[in-house]
Amino acid sequence: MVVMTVEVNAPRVGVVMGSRSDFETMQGALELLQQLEVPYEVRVLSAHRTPHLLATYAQRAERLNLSCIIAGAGGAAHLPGMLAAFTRVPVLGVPVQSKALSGVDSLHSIVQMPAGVPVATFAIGQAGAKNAALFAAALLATTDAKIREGLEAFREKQTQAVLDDPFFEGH
Ligand code: RP5
Repeated sequence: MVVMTVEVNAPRVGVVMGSRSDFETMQGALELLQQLEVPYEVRVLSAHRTPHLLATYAQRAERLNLSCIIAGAGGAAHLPGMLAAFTRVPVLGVPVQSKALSGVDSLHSIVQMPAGVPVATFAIGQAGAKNAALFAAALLATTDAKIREGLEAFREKQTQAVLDDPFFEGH
């Protein structure tokens, strides 16, 4: 079941999540990609509920020559690993915080890929989603000057926010 499809220009990054319930976690990644003007597409795909669509999506990622796929899932989070099995496109896995085990289950499911099919794994929850987007932008920034400038501006703004904080020790 695909419950959401969003496409912005010709996508360079795919953002996939195992359930609509993962959206709140993954939203930060979408916002950052938008902010950095990285063209992306979004899909809800489930490794266990829509396995055939997952395989089809992996083929689409190859066809579009996406630079990477950001895949968020929770619990027995096999979505990133299954995608990585079906495509050579690099997969950035985001462990979604689960209710039962606070996302430690998701983290272990994603990070413990057996040798041979890698998934780059990020922090549990919203920090991981945001960092996956920044990482995707950094990959594209190696060949795209506009994205590189956006990333540099983001870093500078972040640094400035610390320097401007009245509790910063330099004040
Ligand atoms: C995983 O199961 C999803 O990635 C989600 O994090 C979790 C719960 O899914 P729902 O039952 O909310 O659809 O497949």
